[in-house]
Amino acid sequence: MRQTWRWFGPADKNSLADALQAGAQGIVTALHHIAPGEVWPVDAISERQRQVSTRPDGKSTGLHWDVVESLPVSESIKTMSGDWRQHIQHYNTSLTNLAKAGIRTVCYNFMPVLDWTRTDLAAPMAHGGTAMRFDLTDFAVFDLHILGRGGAGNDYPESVREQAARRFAQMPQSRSAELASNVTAGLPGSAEQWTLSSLRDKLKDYEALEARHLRQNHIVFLTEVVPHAERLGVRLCCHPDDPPFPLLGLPRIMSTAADYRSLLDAVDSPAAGMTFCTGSLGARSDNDVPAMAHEFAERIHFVHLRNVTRQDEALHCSFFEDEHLGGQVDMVAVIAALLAEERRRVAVGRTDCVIPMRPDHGQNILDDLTRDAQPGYPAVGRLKGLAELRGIMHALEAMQDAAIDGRAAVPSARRSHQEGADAPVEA
Ligand SMILES: [Mn+2]
Repeated sequence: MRQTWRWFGPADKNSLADALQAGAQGIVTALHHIAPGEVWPVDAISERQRQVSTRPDGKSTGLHWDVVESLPVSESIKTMSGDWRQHIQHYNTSLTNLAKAGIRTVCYNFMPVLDWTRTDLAAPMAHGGTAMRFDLTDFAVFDLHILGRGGAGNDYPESVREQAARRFAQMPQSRSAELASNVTAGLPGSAEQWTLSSLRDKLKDYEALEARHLRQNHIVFLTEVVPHAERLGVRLCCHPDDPPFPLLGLPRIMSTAADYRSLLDAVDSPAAGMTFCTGSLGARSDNDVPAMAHEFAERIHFVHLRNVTRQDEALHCSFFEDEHLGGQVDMVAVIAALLAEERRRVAVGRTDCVIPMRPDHGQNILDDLTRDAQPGYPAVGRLKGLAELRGIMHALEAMQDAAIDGRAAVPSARRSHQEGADAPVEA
């Protein structure tokens, strides 16, 4: 697998030099300053490519912009309202412009309104660092008592409602403000910044939109963009819902194996695929994540490796982001499935036989605790995660190479790493 690293552009407090020292082989980024529905112009794409590939002293970083995360799907497209037809034209133009620049892996998601959502961005861990967390009771406090959404009571079991009422009664104002900010302020990669009042307005747009409508709209969106992506050689890949269950009464439709099965069957093209995020999928105990890696292997175009520990199995809705090899997702089994898929692609002559992966999120440890980088994207925590994941990849590939003794011509991420990032850079 190709070991990539998310970078939020020049304003990111973690630099490309940090990415290089972490061993990154490629960069995942987006034009975060362009609003959803607008065109990504050729000039802006090439400027970001230049930023990725050039050190401050003008020499090459050796890095390239490998994956777009994300090319956002506008709310108008998701609801098929307003300017949605124009937004789809713009989406196709952006794909054309990206393909012209040689960028052909494009991640997106189809979550209404809120992107990824947490109640804690820095929950203390036993080792002294911090991690992100989603606590259903805290979320219910937000929904029932801070946002005050009509009908929200129907969405939580009585025990959660009672616990939320008690917690809210004792909650200091500073914590309720923080909770509101954590849920609404817009996390990295999310398209919008919300206030409580704009969030209430936006939720109204979805009042009549049921899950089946949103699924249909997703298929219509893909039907409009996938033929164009096919011609360009672009592979779209849909990130799962995070967390993978409905929030604030909004439908979430990309949470389970059944969700992906029905979408990928309905739009049966290599240009319509999956971003395989072990952390998002792993937050549901009924998702068998290694089995999903096997089932959807052919359509996986991009991989996020992250782990979670679920904290309330009865409700299976609360979790924290554990270390990459901690948590409940069997990371070795997932990586083994993905490496097997890479070998299969080589055997059948697919050109996309090296799958880009990145360490998704990381706990805040050491210098991360004072660097104040984007929530979830610390330098040291991700470096540690990538190093651990790379160790698993090396070990599995070495075992595979030994097992197929004499057939050493099989490409592997291990060899490409040795050829790429380990080479000394000219001073
Ligand atoms: Mn992810």
